[in-house]
Amino acid sequence: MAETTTFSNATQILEPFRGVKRVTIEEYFTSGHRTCQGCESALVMKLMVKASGPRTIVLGSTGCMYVANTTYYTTPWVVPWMHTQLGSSGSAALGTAAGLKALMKKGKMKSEPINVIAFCGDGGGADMGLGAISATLTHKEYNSLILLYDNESYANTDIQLSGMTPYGANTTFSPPGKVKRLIHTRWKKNMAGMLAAGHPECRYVATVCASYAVEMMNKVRRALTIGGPTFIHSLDPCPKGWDYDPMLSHELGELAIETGIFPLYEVEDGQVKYYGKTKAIVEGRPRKPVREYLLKQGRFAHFIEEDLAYFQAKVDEMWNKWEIPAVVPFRRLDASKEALSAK
Ligand SMILES: Cc1ncc(C[n+]2csc(CCOP(=O)(O)OP(=O)(O)O)c2C)c(N)n1
Ligand code: SF4
Ligand SMILES: [Mg+2]
Repeated sequence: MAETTTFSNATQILEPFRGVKRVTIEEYFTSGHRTCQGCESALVMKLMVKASGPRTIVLGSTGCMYVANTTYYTTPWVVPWMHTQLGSSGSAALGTAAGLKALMKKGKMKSEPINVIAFCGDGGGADMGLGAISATLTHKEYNSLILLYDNESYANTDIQLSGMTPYGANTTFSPPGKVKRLIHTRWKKNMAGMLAAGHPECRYVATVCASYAVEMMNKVRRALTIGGPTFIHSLDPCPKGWDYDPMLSHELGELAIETGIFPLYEVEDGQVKYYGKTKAIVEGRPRKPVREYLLKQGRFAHFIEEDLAYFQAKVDEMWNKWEIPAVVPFRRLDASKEALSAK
């Protein structure tokens, strides 16, 4: 069939929700899943697709949000959903966006903006699938959003250590012992910063936490509206992997922000914007001590004062030195003067 002239690569214009009372009531991720009680990643799925609306295709890499959500004969997904291999959320996003574009161009389907969202866990996205995500973020002609739900472990296979597991945490790969208290002593990767800094064709990168639901949904809406390849990193408290009472999920999300461990920001066309309590901290509000967050979780129960002090010092360093951790220095002038005098 000849190519139609009516094809357009437009995105849906999704206006931000102006407050919780304006959020639409329709759900596209409903009952029928079997995630743990208090699972924030399930909430992220629900909010993500609530924000994007019915004309959306969701692709999900292997992990809790695949396995627990699509037990045989049941699924909470109301929109079309497809499983993809653990490391291939980026490829699935790009391939689906390209497929839709080709079909519309050839006139084989109606030309209309359809949201393509691929989600991945921290294991699938930040470790195994990083290359494919990076490649997708270089293709500005295809509209897609990759959302990384970060529960800080390979949770589905029983809480193994990932490149996003925090310093010192107890996982099945890093159990504290009598001889060695801390097995895992690497600092967590900085996914949003790394992707924002290294992908000039990607116009929108953001961090979110479902404890701030409206803000989270509005960032999803912005990513889908701005078009091209976009990326969102969500920090998701996980009662099973982090070892806490499920009723604390929301509070832990808030504490991650209030302690400054996980800053909420977006980078749109190279401009950084801060949100909520992160913005307040940038403007001078004191951060809560990291111990308030860490000591509510069993995975840090083996920490002694020395470990808490180290963790606090690393977070302090981030706030005193970096605007976006390890990417944009807060003190640009001081940093460049130092660099000059070192030569
Ligand atoms: C190539 C490959 N290796 C290993 C597995 C086994 N596996 C299935 S889910 C999973 C954990 C994925 O972790 P993450 O992406 O963080 O998602 P989560 O389970 O935490 O939601 C693993 C290792 C697999 N499915 N495919
Ligand atoms: S292990 Fe964690 S991420 Fe997986 S379903 Fe349970 S709470 Fe959710
Ligand atoms: Mg995970």
